[in-house]
Amino acid sequence: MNTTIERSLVIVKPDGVRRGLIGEVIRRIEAKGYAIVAMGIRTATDELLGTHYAEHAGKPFLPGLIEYMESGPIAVIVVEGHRVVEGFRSLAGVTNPTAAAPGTIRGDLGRDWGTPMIENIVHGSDSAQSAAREIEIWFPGL
Ligand code: IDP
Ligand code: MG
Repeated sequence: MNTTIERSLVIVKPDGVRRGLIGEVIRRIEAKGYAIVAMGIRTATDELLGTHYAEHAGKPFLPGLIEYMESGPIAVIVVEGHRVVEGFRSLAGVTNPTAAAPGTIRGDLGRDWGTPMIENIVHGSDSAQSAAREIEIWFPGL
């Protein structure tokens, strides 16, 4: 059994903020039982996103992804709890909102809009190591 309390970095992306879904995402995180330990409304920059999405450096969709993430304000949230990284990915659903299961954030609230970039409401860290790295980018020293 893993008894270590983990953190995950969650972002409500610009499409989610535009559609007024910050509260709904927070509601689902809290309903699941995780704790919110930091949050803020931010505007992403090339510099922040270049580091945040370092794993996608060189991928053809990165410039479009950066443009999407800079298209409006985002809500950046640090969530805490046992196995929260896996747990939030489960709440979020798979990357493509058309394929994401009903009951998940992306499956219930997202859809394909015919845009080149997959707009899918939320980001969630994919490992405890990514979470630590991402939290340091958005909330240095937290
Ligand atoms: P994740 O957000 O489910 O972890 P990643 O593979 O890390 O998915 O991709 C980061 C983000 O980039 C996705 O959430 C989505 O917005 C976008 N994205 C990923 N793959 C594609 C693609 O093949 N086409 C368009 N957009 C993509
Ligand atoms: Mg990812």
